[in-house]
Amino acid sequence: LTKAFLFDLDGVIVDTAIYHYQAWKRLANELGFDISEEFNERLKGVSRTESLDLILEHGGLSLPDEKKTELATQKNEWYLELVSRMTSDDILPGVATFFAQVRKAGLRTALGSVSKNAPLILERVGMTDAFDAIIDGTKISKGKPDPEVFTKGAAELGVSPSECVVFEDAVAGVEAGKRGGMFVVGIGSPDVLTQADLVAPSLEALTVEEVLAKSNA
Ligand code: G16
Ligand code: MG
Repeated sequence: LTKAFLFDLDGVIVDTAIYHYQAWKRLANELGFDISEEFNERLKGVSRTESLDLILEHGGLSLPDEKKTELATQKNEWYLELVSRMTSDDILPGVATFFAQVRKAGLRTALGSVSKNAPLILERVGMTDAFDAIIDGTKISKGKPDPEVFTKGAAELGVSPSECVVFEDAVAGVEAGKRGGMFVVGIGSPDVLTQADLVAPSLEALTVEEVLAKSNA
């Protein structure tokens, strides 16, 4: 029986992908090449260091670790400038209504994000208190598609994986939830999130009742 809902951050609760994209694009441009919005799709749900590796590979650059650390730090500074301007207006449509239903249903909640900036973002948009447990990039050793971020969330809530439903917009995140033995709701397109047990375009398109009817079936 479902007892907890575990949420990804970027793409489910807020759209920080646009800020990651702007900061990575600025970095790529300084290095003398560009990244497209289409290429940016590959960075969703992927950690900062892995994202940088993909970008450098895309630009045909191979750099020493020291330089890579410097570039990742620079990108994060630009990204944080953008994040610092976020407010509750940045919460995606349907999230507030959905969370009110989650509370009413007596479900436990956890955040499962590979972002090291997740707590700061929740603070900015005023959603820290919406979560009973917060697992972020500083608490895990393996990023998605490894299930660690979600299995740690379940453990912190004191529930078993089979009692959890994961909400994820990234292919790597859906895979992480499935590998963790959880029911996964994909937020996005069913053509992309083929491994998900249920897919909806956003939380706005779902009710808690409808999710529980499927996850408990
Ligand atoms: C998010 C984004 C990724 C980003 C990652 C690391 O993951 O989707 O694009 O690279 O966080 O972020 P940071 O540089 O802030 O540590 P998630 O799991 O919230 O979708
Ligand atoms: Mg995401």
